[in-house]
Amino acid sequence: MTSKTDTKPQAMAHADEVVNLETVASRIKNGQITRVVVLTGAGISTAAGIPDFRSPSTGLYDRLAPLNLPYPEAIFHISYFSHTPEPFYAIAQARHPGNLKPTISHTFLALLAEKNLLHFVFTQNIDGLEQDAGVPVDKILWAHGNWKSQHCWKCKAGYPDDLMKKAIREGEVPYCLKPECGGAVKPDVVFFGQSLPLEFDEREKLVLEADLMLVMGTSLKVAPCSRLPRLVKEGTPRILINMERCGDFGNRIEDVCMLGSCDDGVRKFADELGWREELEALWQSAVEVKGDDQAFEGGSSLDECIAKVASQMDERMKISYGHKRMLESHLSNKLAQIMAKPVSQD
Ligand code: CNA
Repeated sequence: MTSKTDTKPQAMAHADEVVNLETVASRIKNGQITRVVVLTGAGISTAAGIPDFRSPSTGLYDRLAPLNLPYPEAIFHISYFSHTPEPFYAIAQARHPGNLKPTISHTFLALLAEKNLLHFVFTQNIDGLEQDAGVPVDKILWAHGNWKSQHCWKCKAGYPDDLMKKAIREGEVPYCLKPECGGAVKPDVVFFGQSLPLEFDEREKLVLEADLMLVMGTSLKVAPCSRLPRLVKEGTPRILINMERCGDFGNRIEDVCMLGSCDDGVRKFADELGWREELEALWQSAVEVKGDDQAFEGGSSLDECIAKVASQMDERMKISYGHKRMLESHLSNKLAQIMAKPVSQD
């Protein structure tokens, strides 16, 4: 990664200077801001068709209710997955980014990179759409991994891509090819209960070098990414583009909070920068370049996948209730026999 020298004018806010989108854009245009560090979350990809986790009713957690999981996050918890990987695979097809196209928000990051302004992107997303939009891979840390490879969760053996695609398409759990192992295969996304890539600690320091931090589409509820905006040096502008206010945004005078959709936010930002036409053209070409992955064509929607697995779980519950009733009646017969037996007096 190219690192820039410290000899440029500082993008610090002066006490008497109002910081807003216009002033940030003019500092970019006059070269005061040259190192933009970005943190993205699920909200940058909802327009591409992947629901986020926590938005009420549209988010995945609310929509998982029919599965009666012990808690919604269980579906992405390594300890739950280790014994019950079925719900994860039942919805995997609908969450796989195979046929999704990058949004204009992803493309805005690619444009920052083209203009040599992108210092680094931390993404909590696992969909890889930043790369599809054209952001150079050496500028991205997939803090929570991605779908591009997979391993057995237990013995860590690799697993072929074609078998993985087949399993995802069919909603079946792929198991380790080593017969003595039998662990479920997991895409290399970081589940709750697993460690982040070692690279995270090293890359985190890049936030200190930022002269603008842009945070988009995240509730800032998942550590350790949630702490990144607080690491930005005091006096350095931070822009939040999100449906809701989150983290400590709004506590610093240099904060610019743009509440609304990421796509609207980046369009406004591009307008201020005079980049709008360029951005729209770059987005069009990013969408065209990303072909469709035939393996995922015509798949079921998320709600269809959830309804299917919920009915299968209902069937399994009926079977286990049947077993329970059988055991209860067996035990009560046994008890009746014991009670009927005369008590020995010796
Ligand atoms: P989250 O906790 O679900 O928060 C999403 C945030 O984005 C919320 O504050 C929403 O209000 C906001 N939001 C939703 N849609 C938009 C929009 N169009 N424009 C602006 N804001 C919007 O998700 P986080 O990313 O904060 O949490 C981190 C989790 C989510 C990571 O572990 C990810 O792996 C995981 N995740 C990733 C994806 C993906 O890869 N696309 C999808 C869903 C969840």
